[in-house]
This record gives sequence, structure tokens and C-alpha cells, in this order.
Amino acid sequence: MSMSFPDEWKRIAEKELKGDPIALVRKVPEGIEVKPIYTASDLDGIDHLDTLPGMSPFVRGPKATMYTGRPWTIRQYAGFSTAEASNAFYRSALSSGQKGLSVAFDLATHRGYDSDHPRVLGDVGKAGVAIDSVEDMKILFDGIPLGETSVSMTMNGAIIPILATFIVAGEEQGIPREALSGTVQNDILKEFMVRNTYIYPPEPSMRIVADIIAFTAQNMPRFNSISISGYHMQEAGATLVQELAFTLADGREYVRSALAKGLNIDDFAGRLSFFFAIGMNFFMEAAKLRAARLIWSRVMAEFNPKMQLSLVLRTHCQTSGVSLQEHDPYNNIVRTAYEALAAVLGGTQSLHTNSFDEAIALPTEFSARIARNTQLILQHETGVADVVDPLAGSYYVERLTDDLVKAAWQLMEEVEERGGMANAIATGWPKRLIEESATRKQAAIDRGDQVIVGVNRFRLEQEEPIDILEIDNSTVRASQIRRLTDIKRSRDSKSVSSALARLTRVAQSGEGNLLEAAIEAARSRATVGEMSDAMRQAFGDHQAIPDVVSSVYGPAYGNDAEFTNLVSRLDEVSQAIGVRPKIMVAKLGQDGHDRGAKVIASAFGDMGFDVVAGPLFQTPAEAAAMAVQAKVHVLGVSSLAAGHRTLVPQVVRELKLAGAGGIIVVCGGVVPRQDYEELFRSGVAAVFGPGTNVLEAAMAVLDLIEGRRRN
Ligand code: DCA
Repeated sequence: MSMSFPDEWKRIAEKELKGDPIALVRKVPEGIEVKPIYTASDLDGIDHLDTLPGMSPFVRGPKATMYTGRPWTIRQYAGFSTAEASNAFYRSALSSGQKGLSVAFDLATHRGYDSDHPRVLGDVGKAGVAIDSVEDMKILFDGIPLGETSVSMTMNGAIIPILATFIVAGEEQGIPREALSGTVQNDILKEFMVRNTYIYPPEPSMRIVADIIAFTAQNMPRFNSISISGYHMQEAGATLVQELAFTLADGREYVRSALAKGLNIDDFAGRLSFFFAIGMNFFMEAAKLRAARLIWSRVMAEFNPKMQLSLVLRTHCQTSGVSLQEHDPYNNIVRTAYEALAAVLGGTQSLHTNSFDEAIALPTEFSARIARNTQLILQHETGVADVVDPLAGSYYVERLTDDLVKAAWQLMEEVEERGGMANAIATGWPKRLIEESATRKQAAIDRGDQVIVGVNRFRLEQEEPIDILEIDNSTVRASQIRRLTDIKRSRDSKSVSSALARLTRVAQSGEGNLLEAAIEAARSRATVGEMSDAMRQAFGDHQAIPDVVSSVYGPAYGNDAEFTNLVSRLDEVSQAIGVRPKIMVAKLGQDGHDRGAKVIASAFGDMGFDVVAGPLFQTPAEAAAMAVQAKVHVLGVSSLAAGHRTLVPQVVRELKLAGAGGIIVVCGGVVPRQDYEELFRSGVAAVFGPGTNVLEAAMAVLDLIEGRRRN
């Protein structure tokens, strides 16, 4: 990376600035130095400049004509409450300009639990639709021609039963599996790194991925067997270089495991697909997609495919969820529009634009319409789809593309040195790097170095609450349980048990294809929970060990007065109560989004709190018992999947039952203001919504501890 400026420009710039323009160089979290000006000399040594779209290395796009031949697919991720409600939503979206479907399942389904399972009381129908069996799946796609509409299903943990029920639902609607088109996420490696909707340990989980790649390659030629996802890495705090490198390294790992199953590279490579997040760093995001395609063609060339198609990276993108703010929420429409434009300029194949209320709740009909229209306006009104890869040749973007390629490649080499991605993940290394980036980013926001309009700058005096969508999960749960009971009453229980036993045998023996066995089970009306359990018997459950990074948030503050102030206040409180204030950070129910919890635990630890990190997926009773045993002063519940109204009051009750009503309960995460009062009434002492400054939250917690001591 050269840091020279053209002489003539430098002279004028020095006059304008009354100083050296070197001061304008910004070092971004990616480790790249962004200069104030790029010129033709920045293109020196870049190999891809004269390449064309539709040709290797595909940096300019996977198709020669790109959107001029066919626009990207407007594919909005949606699903909530029951199959009936989600079906109605899909139909209306398709009639209003949406082109492909993308199903969001609830967390109970993700983790392979039927809606009647005691561990999922707060999760059913909440952050997605509840699917327990083929019957639900048939209702979900009722009246939607599955042979014509491509369907993406974000599913990883319970992928085998879900894809099996989808295939059977298609069959029973008269669509053979060969004609089904769509994508399953089926990307388990990133679940162990960031998203946490795994069920089984890594090794059998990798077998599941390979079995699906094998089955779809042989039976479902129009289906994308995997959506290798960096999205959740960026959401968890990864830099764009980490997102690129770890995602493509995951891809390389999947290719290796499919090859190890005896598959031919050209039989499946063309149906691998990707999924990236698009955040607010506009040009860097567009360059990232160009870089991703270039690196992937290089990775795939290592496997000597015969077909050009095998070198191509095709991707879905979603605008960034973490860039959305609870404060002044209409700003989110603007953020999403810029992010969408970056995705399109980068050449995405399919796109989801977030609704502006998603930092607070599930989208309403209104917010979903605006989100969809953001894409329709881009496609039909702006002219951006009229030219292929319009950023090509830009000094800055081409340099950035090359810089990203180099930086990501270097990190991928490090992954290789660690024995590939599965081994690297087993040591916790990539997860730790991402958590460190997340914590650093939070510190930059809290310090005000990274400006967020309406949050740490230009804040409104008075926020107006917006309308939000509420799901009554007890009604959804009751209706799911009714349908489960009907299915269990009317099915042939002998054929169900023998199909489930066969699934367990296939899992245990390592012989045969899990998906094939699950299709039989789904056809006989075995439920998603039963099929998951049949495999659990062979594979067991994965248990993650909670660990928290340290010495990232604190040092990022240096000797900042606010931070030192807090540390000395904490010392005062420690003296007053005789020990360091102790806080447990808990995640309840099946909500595995733990970036917020991790950042809080890490930052509070650096400030001097004694921090206990609870494991994922606790029930309220389990979290309360752990808090009591650890003798904490405060129990902080982080909730990102809308289960707070059920689960948090329950944790307060459990503490009281255990005689530990003195433990202060606070709640943070995606909690709509409309719910605050109810949480306070149930005994919650404070709620910290999205955009909370962590130092301010810590100060509030100290005040609560002091206050409780005095009373
Ligand atoms: N000229 C001619 N044909 C074209 C052109 C063009 N310019 N552009 C696209 N097409 C074709 C494609 O080849 C494809 O045909 P095929 O099915 O026979 O291969 C068809 O049009 C659809 O285009 P494609 O770019 O594949 O777009 P999608 O079907 O939307 O697939 C992809 C996008 C990323 C590959 C897929 O995995 C996907 O939809 N992922 C979504 C993941 C998701 O929603 N996740 C949620 C979190």
C-alpha cells in the first residue's frame, strides 16, 4: 500500500489544510489505509483490471450481462407466528413485486424442538414461523407454485428434517424434487463461530452438510445446496476482511468434505452459493463482493474443475441488521437504501433489505412494504441496473478490491496453517478475533469516534414510539400443539417408529444418506422434533463453553476521563459492598445471538466488574439457579429474539422462589419501548435498548447496586 500522493495535488492540499494531507489517511478496522485521493498510479500491479464479467476471475460479475439480462432477485426474509399467517404474508409480498421467497423459522424449529417442548416456551412463532411437520410446510406454501418460485430456507441445525418436510410438501403438491428451486443455508461452521443455532457436535454436523450436498447434486439440479454465510460474522462484529476470509475458508472446507464423500467437483460446485452482509462502509462493501468472487475463483481453481461454472461465486446479500438503530428509527430507511445500493453495485444475485423497525421488533406490513419498495425503486427508477459493474475502473474501488483480496487471502493462509476452518473453529480462534473486533467497535461507538446519527450524535430530544408488530406466542403455541396432537393421533405410528429407527441407524452407522432417510420419516408424518431426536440419539448435543475476551474494551479507551471516572466509581461501590460488584450475563431460551451479551460481558470485565457468563439456551429456572449459586448482585438478560416478555418475568419469579429477590434483574437487547412498562412491573430494574452506551449502562448498574444496598 503506497502512501505517496501526486506532487501537484499534495502542494495544493497542504495549502488548503495548512498541514500534511497524510493526516487525512484513515486506518479502517480492516487494517486498510484509506487515502484521501486515488489516482491512476494506484492501479499499478492489479491483475484483474482487464477482465470481463461472466469470465474468470468473475470480479466484474458472475454473468456477462448481469442485471441488464435479468435483475437481481428481490428476496425478503420473512416468517412469523403460524404457517397460515406467514403464507398470507408471502402471497401478498409476491403480488407486490417480490420475486423469491426466504423463510425465517422460529428458534424452536432451528434447534430441532417441536412447539410443545418445555425448553421453547418463549420462542414459538417469535422470530420466525413455527414448523413442526409436513402439514405446517404444506400450509406455508399453499397456493404458491413451488416449481416457479425459488424458496430460500435459513436453516442449519434442523436442516435435515426441514429440507425433508419441504421435499415431501412439494411432492404432495405435485412438484417433483427435480423441479424444486431454491437454497438452504446449511452452513454449520459459522453457527459454531457466531450464530449458535447448532444442535449436534461439529463432526456429525459436517456430515449432514455433505449428505445434503450429495443428495441435492444427485436429485435436485435446480437447488443450491448451501448458502455459505458471512452475514452473521459481520453482524457479530467481524471486519469485512474477517467476513470475507472466514466465509471463503468455510466454503473451501465444505468443498473438501464433499470431495471426501466421493463427489466430483463439477457435480456440485455450481450449486454452492454465498451470503454476505452489507453494512454502511459503502465502497468497501461493493468492493468486498468483487473481491469475494475473485478469491473464490482462485480457491476453486485449486480443485481443478473442468467447468467454468464451478469457479463462480453467486451470492445473496442482506443489509446490515446491526446498523439499524432504535433511536430515530426512520433513519434506518436511509441506511438500508445506501446498503442496498452498495450490494447492487457489488453485483449481488439476490437481496434482502431490512425493515426500518427491525432493531425493535418484527416488521409490520408498512415497514415491510417500504423495505421491498427500496429495492423496486433501485431496480426501476435509478438506472443502476442498466450497466454491468459500473464501478469498474474506479481508482479507489479497484485498489480497494485488490487490497481486500490481499488482506483476506493472508488471513485465509493463516486458516490453512491452522489446519483448515473446522480445526481453527475448534480452537475458538476465529470466534475470538470476531469478538475482539466487536468489542473494539463498541468502544469506538461509545467514545463517539464512530458517528451514528441519532444515537451518539444529533440525537432527538423526544422520540416518538412507532407501531410495532406483536406476536402472541402463547396463542401460536396452543395452535401448534393442537395440530401436533391431531397429526400424532391420525398417523400410522408403526411406520413412524420404523422410519425414525432407520434414521437413527443411518446416523449411527455413517452409511447411507441422512436426508434420504428423513424424507421417509417426514412422509410418515414424523415431526421435526422427532427426527431431530432420532439423530440426537446417535450424535448427541453440542455444548459450547462460554468464554469472554478481555483487555479490548478497556485499552480502547486509553486514559479517557469517562472510563476512568467509571472505574473509580466502581471502586467506591466495591468498597461499600465489600466485594467487586458481580454480574451474570444470561441468554435465555433458544436465542443464540450472543454478540451483545459477549460485548457487555467483555466490557464490564474490563471495567472491573466480576463477570459470570451464562451458557446459551438456559431456561429461566436454570439461569436463576446459576445466579443464586454464583451470588451475583445483578442478573443481566440479553434478549434479541423477542422472547423477553415471557422469559424475563419468569426469571424474576424464579429468583424470588429461590429466596434471592435481592438480585437485581436488568434486561438488554432488542426490546421495544412499548414493553418497558410491563417489564418494570414484573420486577425488572432497568432496560437497555439497542444503541445503549455501555459506559452509561455500567454506571446505571452501579447506581442500582448502591440503591439496593441503601434500601
Ligand atoms: N442472464 C441470463 N440468466 C440469468 C442472468 C442473466 N443476466 N442472471 C441470472 N440468470 C439466471 C440464473 O442463471 C438462474 O438460472 P438457474 O436457476 O437455471 O441457474 C436464474 O436466472 C436465477 O438467478 P440467480 O442469480 O441464480 O438468482 P436466485 O435464484 O435468486 O439465486 C442465489 C441466488 C444466491 C444463488 C441463491 O442461493 C439464493 O437465492 N440465496 C438466497 C439465500 C437467502 O435468502 N438467505 C436468507 C438469509
